[in-house]
Amino acid sequence: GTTQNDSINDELAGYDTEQIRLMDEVCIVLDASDNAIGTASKKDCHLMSNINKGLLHRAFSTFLFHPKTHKLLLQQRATEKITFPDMWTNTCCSHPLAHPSETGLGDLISNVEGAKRAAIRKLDHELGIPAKYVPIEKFDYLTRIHYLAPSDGKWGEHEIDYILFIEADPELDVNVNEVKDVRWVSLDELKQMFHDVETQSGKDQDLKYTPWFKLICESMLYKWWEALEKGDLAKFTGEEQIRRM
Ligand code: DMA
Ligand code: MN
Repeated sequence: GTTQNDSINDELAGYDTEQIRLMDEVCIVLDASDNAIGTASKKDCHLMSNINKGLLHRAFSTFLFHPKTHKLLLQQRATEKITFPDMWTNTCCSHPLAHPSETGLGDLISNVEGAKRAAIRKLDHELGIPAKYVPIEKFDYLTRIHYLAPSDGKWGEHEIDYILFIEADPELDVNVNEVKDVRWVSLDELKQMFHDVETQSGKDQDLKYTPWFKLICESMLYKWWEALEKGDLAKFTGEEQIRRM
């Protein structure tokens, strides 16, 4: 007969086995004020059937810039990814897990510390960046964004996403199960990539971008990036308010 496990396996049938395994990670479930109110599997957090009932979880988005050129490291998600495959996005995204070192104690400062620890873990996992290049004290926390974005009919995102910047010039050893391609871009080069899509001309006209990266680009990224170039990022760091997008 049909067991609960059969239906679990059905939802993930046909996907990459390593990406299926990662769906067992335990994410932090939130209320709308970013209070940790429980836990749920990565799989449960990303099913639109649960998101449509209000399930919300914590995430982080890291933007890694070269310290001299101030180019931003972009990644193209692997085809194996269950959500948003093949799309171009910021350097590294994932979830602080429901573990004492990543959950935080409930106050913003310790929650941010947890998000930074998760970022160090995933910069290594996705891009092969050794932790020595991205020490916790080199990260800047900008703000939190609350957004909902479907990926396909079945899967999507509904997150409060901690935005982290870091300047580093790391070695890369890309995990091809996570990342299909990488590219260092200047602000003008990123604008040209979007322009190619808008005008359906040029070499990058067919590229696709993740919804959260587009939201951040359309709102705050350019002014943050210009401040970083001027050594003036501090005026934008540590925001307490949650931006609803
Ligand atoms: C989830 O990223 C986090 C955001 C901000 C979308 P992801 O899908 O890359 O997570 P993971 O790498 O853990 O699969
Ligand atoms: Mn998520």
